[in-house]
Amino acid sequence: MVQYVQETYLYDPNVLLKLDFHRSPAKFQPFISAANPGESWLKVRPLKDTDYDRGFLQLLSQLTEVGNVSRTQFLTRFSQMKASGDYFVTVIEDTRKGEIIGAASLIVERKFIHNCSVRGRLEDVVVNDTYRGKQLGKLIVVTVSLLAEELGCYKMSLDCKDKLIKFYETLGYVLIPGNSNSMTIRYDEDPAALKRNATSIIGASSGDACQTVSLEFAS
Ligand code: 16G
Repeated sequence: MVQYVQETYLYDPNVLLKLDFHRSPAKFQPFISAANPGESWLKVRPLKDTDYDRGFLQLLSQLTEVGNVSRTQFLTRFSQMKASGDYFVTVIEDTRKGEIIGAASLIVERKFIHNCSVRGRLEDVVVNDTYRGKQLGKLIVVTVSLLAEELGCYKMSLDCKDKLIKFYETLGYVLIPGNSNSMTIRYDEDPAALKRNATSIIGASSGDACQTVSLEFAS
């Protein structure tokens, strides 16, 4: 008997297929897009609830501390994100291995300003470093950046290490003169004292110098 496992996407995957990669200032050589990522075995798609078993958290641990996240914790967080409708965690899968090899998140923040507009935040960008030369960093960042525009965000911004500024600049992000400082207060320096409750979304580990880089969308 064939058993079908039901999988749930975090958001509608069809939205990724209509993104126009020609709108991005990024230079792809050769040209690739979310719909055609350059190899038949690469798939750009929203996170699925089954990605716990495809190495998603192991990939994130190449970016920062992840901790021992149980399957239940992962599924709870996935459901919370899906219910909010504001989380667009996007991944690249190597379908030959069933492994997540790239990820980036767009978080849509609802505002009162700009006529109750929304802004995008680019978070948790990571690509498996054994897949160099396939433009996957560019591909995943451009995907969520175009998605932010598609969803009506008036701007998108990110925090990154100084050494990554050049990379983000090639994708259209700019350091806005006089307004590119990223400031942080950390609550995780004493893990024992770190408060945890059902709604906490607290991260971990030490900080590096960061810059805030923004992408403005033409109206
Ligand atoms: C970087 C990431 C941020 C991530 C943080 C983790 C991008 C554009 N920026 O700033 O999203 O959450 O690193 O570092 O991917 P942390 O564990 O020190 O907070």
